[in-house]
Amino acid sequence: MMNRHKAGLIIVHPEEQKWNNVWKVFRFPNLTLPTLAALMPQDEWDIEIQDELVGPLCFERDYDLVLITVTTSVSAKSYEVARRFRRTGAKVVLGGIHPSVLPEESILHADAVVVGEAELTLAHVLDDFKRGKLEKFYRTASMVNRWDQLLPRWDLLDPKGYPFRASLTATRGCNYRCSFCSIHLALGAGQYGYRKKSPAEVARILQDADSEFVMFWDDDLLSEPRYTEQLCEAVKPLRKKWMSQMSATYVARHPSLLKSLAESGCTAMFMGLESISSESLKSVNKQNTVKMYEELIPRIHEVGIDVHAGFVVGFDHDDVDSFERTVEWGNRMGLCGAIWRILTPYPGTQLFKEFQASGRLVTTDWTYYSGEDVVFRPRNMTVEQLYWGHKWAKRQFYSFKSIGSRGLRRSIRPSDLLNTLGAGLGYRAMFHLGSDKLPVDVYRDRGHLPPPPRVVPFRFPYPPQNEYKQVLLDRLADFLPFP
Ligand code: B12
Ligand code: SF4
Repeated sequence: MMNRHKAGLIIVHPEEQKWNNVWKVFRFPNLTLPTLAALMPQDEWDIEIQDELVGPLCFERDYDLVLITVTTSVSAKSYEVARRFRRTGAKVVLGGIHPSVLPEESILHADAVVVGEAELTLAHVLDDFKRGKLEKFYRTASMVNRWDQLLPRWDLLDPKGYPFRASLTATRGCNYRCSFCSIHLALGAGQYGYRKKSPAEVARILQDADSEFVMFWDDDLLSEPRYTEQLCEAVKPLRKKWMSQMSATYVARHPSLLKSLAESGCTAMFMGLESISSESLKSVNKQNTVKMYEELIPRIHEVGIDVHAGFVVGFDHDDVDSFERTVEWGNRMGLCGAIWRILTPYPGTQLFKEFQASGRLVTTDWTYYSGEDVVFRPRNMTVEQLYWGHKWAKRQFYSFKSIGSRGLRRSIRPSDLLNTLGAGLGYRAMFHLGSDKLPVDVYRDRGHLPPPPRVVPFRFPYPPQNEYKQVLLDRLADFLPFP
């Protein structure tokens, strides 16, 4: 009988985003770990997935091998997790975007580091592990053309952890080159080109997915309109509901696509609008304009698709008035929701190089690179103004008044109103904005702003569970319309 091994596949999350803080109903299924698991022969490996969004990590699992996927803001925490598993005798391999950009840093905390995509390297890593001869670095000379051939191991995700479990990508990469974005340069050998899976194959995978709702974790499902059209045709007969990330650029240039998207089951789009200043968009190489957004969003609403936006604050053309302007604009456009982030120059990006060269970085402690903290000197504000202004904008956007006004603006059908109100209240609770008692409304007063608080990279061992119960009760209080 073949000797079986036990593997733990791990993702950790920023302290404020762990299982006790993120509402289950808004959790989307992890794709990285089920993808890695599918690449491991089932007759040789017993595999467990531990996603810290779903529950606290358990270190006493007797793993032979631990694979950890690492992004920049959780790198310190991932290294601590690696140290704890190595202490139990397991070998630890790190991969993902951060180790791919900074392999020399990551190897200080692991037995091996994988640069780039696992489809081309994991078999080699596993063979070396079995022979007791792990190398330090595994790099790919090219990028994978066909992936998810094997169904991601959704079955390994905790069924109680997510409202649905099917997630996949139809494409990889993105045709744009926004200077703050790391996806196109970080994953392995050079350019992270745009690659597509055949629509028939996507439909086949979805047919096997035991879920009526599907999350496409693509960076831009719409980089090639003809492909998207074919994908919609292939997916439509399955009558599944789905959502994905899409760039506004192509939706705007190809309005006929909207009907196909809606008919194929697309219910919501996440679009990185980033800014309502066309100068800011231009400054980071984003090709869109605000006028384009204003024409586009009502058209998307007309076909019954919700828009969730990504806003970034702190661009060089932003000033203290930008927060209020952006909140008002988002309300006026009737957005279903928005993720608000502070501009962050991730290592390896063009923006990082620019800020480093001009001496504008204030820290390279990666824990601060979460989009919730200021890691560079802004041009038209102080660090404090950007920090507190971002907090103010989020809170204002998710005030009951704003949520209500967006619901009314968005509504074409009664379900639109319900979606917008439900999503608004959900985000409000998820980002725990109701219970935020900090004096954030004074961000304009540059003389009296408190410094941004220090962040905690990790809290191990975990504090007692009853402390989390209290946190949960506090979060529940977020829903109440009175303090
Ligand atoms: C889905 C997603 C999320 C989801 C994750 C859902 C979940 N439950 O897991 C959510 C919304 C929670 C999320 C949160 C965050 N995310 Co995110 N996310 C993504 C996204 C869009 C897709 C990731 C994905 O699933 N891809 C599909 C899988 C199959 O590919 P993959 O992860 O790249 O894995 C492949 C290889 O990288 C490699 N690999 C990866 N890990 C490992 C590990 C080992 C051991 C091996 C061998 C190989 C390997 O093999 C895999 C197969 O080829 C990426 C963009 C992107 N294209 O990468 C951003 C991205 C990873 N996220 C990013 C960021 C910034 C964040 C947040 C910090 C946002 C925030 N401010 O809160 C948090 C951090 C959370 C965390 N724990 O790290 C950045 C990371 C930049 C950086 N340098 O760190 C990215 C790259 C987006 C961007 N455009 O910049 N994210
Ligand atoms: S469009 Fe989105 S995924 Fe593509 S480079 Fe810009 S930020 Fe990154």
